[in-house]
Amino acid sequence: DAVQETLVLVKPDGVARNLTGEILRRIEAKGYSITDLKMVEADRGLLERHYEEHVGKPFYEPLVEFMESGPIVAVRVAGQRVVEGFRSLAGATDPTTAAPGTIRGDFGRDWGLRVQQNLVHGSDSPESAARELALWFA
Ligand code: YYY
Ligand code: MG
Repeated sequence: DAVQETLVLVKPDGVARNLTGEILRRIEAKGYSITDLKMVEADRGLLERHYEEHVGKPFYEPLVEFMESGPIVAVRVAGQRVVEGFRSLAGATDPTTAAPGTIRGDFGRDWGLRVQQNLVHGSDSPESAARELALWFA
């Protein structure tokens, strides 16, 4: 299969909880390659474009505010079927239901948890990945 690229974000909760290394370790252990990486304090304009599919949803505003709350580690990751594969490593969106063995399932907390505090973002399709990589690694 053709090698794909995806955008992974270690969200502000993941960075604050010192889980960046653990998350990158899992990506590399799977055999994927990190081909670019940076720490960013994302401004609102970038986040609005990143999450444009969610504009108007009830969780949109708290989500953008959370993503503005601290540094994010943005990672370009390459590998076979990596778009679907990283989402499988990440687990379900809600950490309280994400399976053990996944990033969200192993590290998502259920005390005081809000769903947006789910540690990582991964692009949901090759088309989304291309769009998001262009935003974060312009
Ligand atoms: O792709 P993924 O991150 O798993 O979920 P999305 O449905 O794209 O939602 C983006 C982001 O929004 C999610 O990671 C947490 C947050 N969120 C939320 O706070 N509440 C919801 N009901 C759904 C999503
Ligand atoms: Mg998504």
